[in-house]
Amino acid sequence: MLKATLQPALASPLYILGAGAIGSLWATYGYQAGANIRLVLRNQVTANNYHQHGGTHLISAGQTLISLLAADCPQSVTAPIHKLLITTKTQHTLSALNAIKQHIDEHAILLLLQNGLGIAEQIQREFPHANVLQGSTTEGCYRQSDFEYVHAGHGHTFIGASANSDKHEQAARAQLAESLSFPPLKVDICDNIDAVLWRKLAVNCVVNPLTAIHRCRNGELLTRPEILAQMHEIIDEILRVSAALGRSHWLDDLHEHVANVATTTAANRSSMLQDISAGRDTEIDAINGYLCKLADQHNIKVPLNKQLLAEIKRLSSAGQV
Ligand code: KPL
Repeated sequence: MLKATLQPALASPLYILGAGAIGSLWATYGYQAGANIRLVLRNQVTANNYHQHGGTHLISAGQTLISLLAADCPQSVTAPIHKLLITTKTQHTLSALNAIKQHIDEHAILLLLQNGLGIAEQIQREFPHANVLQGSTTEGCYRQSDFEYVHAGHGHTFIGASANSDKHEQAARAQLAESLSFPPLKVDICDNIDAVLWRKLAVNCVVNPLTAIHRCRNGELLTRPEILAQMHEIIDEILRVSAALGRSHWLDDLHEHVANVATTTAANRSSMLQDISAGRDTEIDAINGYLCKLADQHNIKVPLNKQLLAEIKRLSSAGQV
């Protein structure tokens, strides 16, 4: 399918779909940098609440940055959207996009910045001419209350397109990365975003469900021998699936890497722990669910990942009654 170049969409306003932790980081720093940004919120009630609250409040380096961005709900979007940063939870992405589908230019840049895998392919099918890009970030940000977030740790963000996409777009992608690098956020392009996302998926398959089930912070996983043993077995299952897919070289030192992430984010409450504690649905289907689906397709047994998937679904439905 021939896609239009990224170039024309680059100059247009940035729309951000989803005002959660990651969306609010880009919204705040973009607003502070004077960029032309509009938020797309879930519905009119959320948009009214956003305005009543006085916009996004981000605690950053001991200061509260208040940013009152232009905020639309799907019904109030009027201009065509050429450049969209998607930061919704994976499980809400398609419905959120469908609600604004008629406003999305067919050649738009759709950049996904979220946990989990499997959504980009579905979006590309729904929007065949769009430039679907994916990103991965290590910025640490958590929600304090409605529209109030804390930027807890600085990180780095990489964006790129799947392996089979057009290499000639590299310069335009670099321009896009630069246009999203609102200080202090740093965005760079990556030649192999699939590898970065697969490595991130592997970490999320281990840290997210275990912290949610044991109700502990990331660092605590490493201090409990019974959890550590489970972690190693889960990682071995991931390595077997990766080998079947020819991706072992993307996961060098996975045991050490997971331990390093748990150490550097020791004080974090993982996003899944936060979702389970708040009675929200989780991203488990796009994390362990995605891995289990691939394992089934390749006849690989992943009993522990399946157990985690089932347990998180049980906890999630128990929390929502
Ligand atoms: O991505 C994360 C998450 O919480 O979703 C990790 C890396 C586990 C950090 O908390």
